[in-house]
Amino acid sequence: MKLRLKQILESALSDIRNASSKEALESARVRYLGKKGELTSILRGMGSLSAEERPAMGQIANEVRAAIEKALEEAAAAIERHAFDARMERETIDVTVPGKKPAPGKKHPLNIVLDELCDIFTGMGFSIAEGPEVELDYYNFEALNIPKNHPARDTQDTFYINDNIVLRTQTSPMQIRTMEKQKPPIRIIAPGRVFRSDAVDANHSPVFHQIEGLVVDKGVTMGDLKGTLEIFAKKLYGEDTRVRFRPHHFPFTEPSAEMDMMCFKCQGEGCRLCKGEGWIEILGCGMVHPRVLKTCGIDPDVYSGFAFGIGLERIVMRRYKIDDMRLLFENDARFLSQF
Ligand code: 2NM
Repeated sequence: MKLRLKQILESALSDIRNASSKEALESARVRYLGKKGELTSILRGMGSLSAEERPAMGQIANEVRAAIEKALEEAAAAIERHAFDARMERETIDVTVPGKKPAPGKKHPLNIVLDELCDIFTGMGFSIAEGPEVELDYYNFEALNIPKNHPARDTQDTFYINDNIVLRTQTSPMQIRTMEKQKPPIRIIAPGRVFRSDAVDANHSPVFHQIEGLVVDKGVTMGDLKGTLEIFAKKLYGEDTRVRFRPHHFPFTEPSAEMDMMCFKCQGEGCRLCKGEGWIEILGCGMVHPRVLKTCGIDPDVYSGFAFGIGLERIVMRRYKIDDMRLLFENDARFLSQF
């Protein structure tokens, strides 16, 4: 029996030494100290020993048990320690690794200037009207006094979805939609993306942006148009800005005009910036054609109005001295990060 106990102890210590996980350790414990464990059955067999043998054997058995329990405890602590060390190793943070710089986006120059223009006009009491980029031919042309076969259809050639649906060539469809729905007084600007069938070059893009304005009320005159747009120019380019109005033609306004500002570089003398003109064109405008008002259900004998259209890209290009429109659409981060 003594030999058997020695064998059990050696075998147990070896099993415990080889156990590399909590589970392996537990099964070793069960194997030796469990209810049906090897040591347990020996202890049970003590009863059959003689009275002289029993105390000595009992003591040895208890020592073996204590040794196995101690080994189990130590092995459990070692496994725990190993797991902890491994976790520490795994979770080490190398504080010397260079960090990842966040690259926050920035407002696009078109949006910087657009927001500024919207601020100027909302400050003068205008609301902002937005609407679809894919429009009915009716709103884009017909209602604006541009019937089929009108020459303006050539200069504003666009992308046709079908005979009745086009990509809008201007944001005036929103002015029409507003006049249809809303009784005067009306004071809105319609900013947005517009489309024309133009080839790409430094000054043209088939996709660009407009801000169109519309004021309709009783007794609105050309004087209101000139005053409003002159104040706009001064707010955008500074109080010293001088403007002039030249007669022009648009199908949807009568009379129509273009507004120029005096060249800020040569003060009207003529230079390279203004191509010798002394003046730089800023926008088109005019008194809303009575036929357009009538089409929208507004009585031109009671109401009158003025409208204007501003090309956003040109204003942005002038503001930031950008000489190629394509830069505004390529979205090269090296370009955009400069604003
Ligand atoms: C321009 C120039 C002049 C214009 C006219 C209208 C409407 F709907 F009231 F008739 N909206 N926008 C207009 C007038 C647009 O763009 C150069």
